[in-house]
Amino acid sequence: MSCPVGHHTPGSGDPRTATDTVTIDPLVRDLAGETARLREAAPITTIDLLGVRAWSITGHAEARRLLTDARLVKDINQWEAWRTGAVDHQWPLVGMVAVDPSMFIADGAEHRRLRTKTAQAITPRRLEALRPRIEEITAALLDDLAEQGGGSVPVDLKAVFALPLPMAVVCELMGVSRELQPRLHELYKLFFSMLTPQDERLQVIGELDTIFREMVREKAAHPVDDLTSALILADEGGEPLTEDEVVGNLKAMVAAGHETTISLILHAVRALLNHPDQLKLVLEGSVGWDSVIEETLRLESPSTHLLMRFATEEIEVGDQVIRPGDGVVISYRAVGRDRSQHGPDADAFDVTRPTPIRHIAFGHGPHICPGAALSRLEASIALPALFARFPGLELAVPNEEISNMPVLTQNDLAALPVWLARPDHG
Ligand code: PLO
Repeated sequence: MSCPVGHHTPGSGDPRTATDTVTIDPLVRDLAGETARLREAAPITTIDLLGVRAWSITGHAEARRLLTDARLVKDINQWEAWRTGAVDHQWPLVGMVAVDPSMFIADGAEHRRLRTKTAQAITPRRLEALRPRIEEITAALLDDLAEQGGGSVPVDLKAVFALPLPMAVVCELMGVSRELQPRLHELYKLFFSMLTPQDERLQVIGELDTIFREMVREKAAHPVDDLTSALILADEGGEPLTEDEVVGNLKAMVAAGHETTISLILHAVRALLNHPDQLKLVLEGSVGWDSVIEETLRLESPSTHLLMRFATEEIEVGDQVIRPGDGVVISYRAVGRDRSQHGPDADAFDVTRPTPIRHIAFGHGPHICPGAALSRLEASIALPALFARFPGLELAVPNEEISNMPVLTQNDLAALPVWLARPDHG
C-alpha cells in the first residue's frame, strides 16, 4: 500500500522531493544492503517508508545532537503529513506513531510526569532484587531447551529461550498473568509484522487495548505489588496518571520489554557462534560478557529504525535542512556502524574493542531507554548460563539462511535453529 504525500513546495531539503531517497523494504529481505546504503548517505538522508517520506538520521554525532534538541518533538500533531491526512490509520506503521498517551510519545514536563515512576522502579540498584527471579526463569527455560533439543533434533533458540525469558520478566514486573503471555506474543507478532493486513492489525491493536485496559481496571480495584499498580496509585503531591496513561505506559513497557531483548540475546548468540575465537576469549574470562552485550547492541541494534520525531522549526543537519512539520527517524542500526565513530571496521563483530564501546542503541537524551539496565541484566544472566549449560552449542543452519522477520522497525530474527550438542560430536 502507499500513502502519497502530495502538494508540497519543492526545496533541496524537502524530504518529499529529494531524489536520493532510500526505500526501506518492509519485509527486510536485504538488511545488510539497506544499512550500507543508509550509511553511505550519512549523516542524513530521506527514506521512503511504505509511501511516506521522512528523514533518516544515520550519523552517530548527529543522532546524539538531535536526541537532545527540543525543536524535535514526539507530538504527532506536529507532523504535516498527519495534519493534512496524507498519513492516516491505513498506513501500516501508524501503530508505531499514533499511540496512547505514554512516556514514549510525550515531551517536556509532561514526559517527566509520565516517565519518572517507571524509570525509578527499574534502576540498576532496584533491579538487583529481581536477579534471583531472572536466574530462576532462565534455569527453567534451559531445562525446557534440554528437553526439546536434547535428542538428535535442532531446536529454535528463539521460541524456547530468547522469547519466553524477557516476556516472563517484563510481565512479572508489570503484573501481567502468565496465562496471557502466549496470546500477547501472538498479538505483538501480528502488530509488528508488515505481512499482517492493515484491517487485521487494527483489530490486534484493539484487542491489546481491551486486554490491558481490563488489567488496569482490575488492579485499580485491587492493587497488588507490581509496577502497574504503582503507576495507578497516586503519588503524594504528584499528579496521578489517568487510566489512558497507565494503559499507554503498560503497553509501551510490555512491547519494548520483550521485543527488543529477544533480539539482543539472539544476535549475541549468533555472533559468538560465528566467531568461535571470540567465544573462546569470553569463556576463558579474558573478555567480559558485558563486552559481548555492548558490541552486539552496537552492531545489531534491536531497533533498526525508531519512529518518529517531528520538527517544530528548521533544523540544519549536514548539508540538509529539516523543515517544520517533517518526520525524523533515527536509524539506529546504521548509527551503530558509523565509521567516523567506530572506525573503518565498524561492520565487524569484535568483542575486544576498547571499552566502553560508545554506542547509542538505547537512545540518548530524555527518552533514553528506561529499561536499558533490565535488558543488560537479562542478557548478562541468559548468555553465560546458556553457554555453560550447552558448551557444544552450534548453529543448525548456515549463517546466510538465518533471516529477519518482516518487521520494518525491529531487528528481529525469524528463528535461530541450534544444536545443543551435535549428535555426531557426542
Ligand atoms: C508498541 C505499541 C505500543 O502501543 C506503543 C509503543 C511504545 C514503545 C515502543 C513500542 C510501541 C514499539 C517498540 C519500541 C518501543 C520503545 C522502544 C522499542 C519502539 C510503539 C524499540 C526501541 O524498539
